[in-house]
Amino acid sequence: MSDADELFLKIIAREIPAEIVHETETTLAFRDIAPQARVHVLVVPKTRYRNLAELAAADPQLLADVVATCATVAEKEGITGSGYRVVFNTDSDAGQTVFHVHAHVLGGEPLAHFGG
Ligand code: IU
Repeated sequence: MSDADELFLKIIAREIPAEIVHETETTLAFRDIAPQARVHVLVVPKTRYRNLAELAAADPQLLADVVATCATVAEKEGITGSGYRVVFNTDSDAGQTVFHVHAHVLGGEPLAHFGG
């Protein structure tokens, strides 16, 4: 595990500061340091798994907790009316840089559309 991959464990342990938006027994939500939208919050499980596939295989309930926290964050940030996006970048083609699975919650402004 590289230093970057330990970053979110250090945020969870309060060893590195972050602007925390919401916390549950199993998850933590905090603002991304390089926001790509007016609202850009990361949601992580407190137990580290490398990516979405590892988390889904090992602990489906924890994945459900992460997704539920994303919905709570959207409520707390006041973006449920206008809409938002939840993204799990997974491995190299998606540009994943921190190998502690995390969901990006993006919204608060119109987002570039992709897909059909
Ligand atoms: P990615 O999906 O692995 O590319 O997302 C990693 C995110 O972590 C990225 O959006 C960074 O801006 C963010 N981040 C952070 O919030 N705080 C940090 O200290 C570091 C990265 I390094």
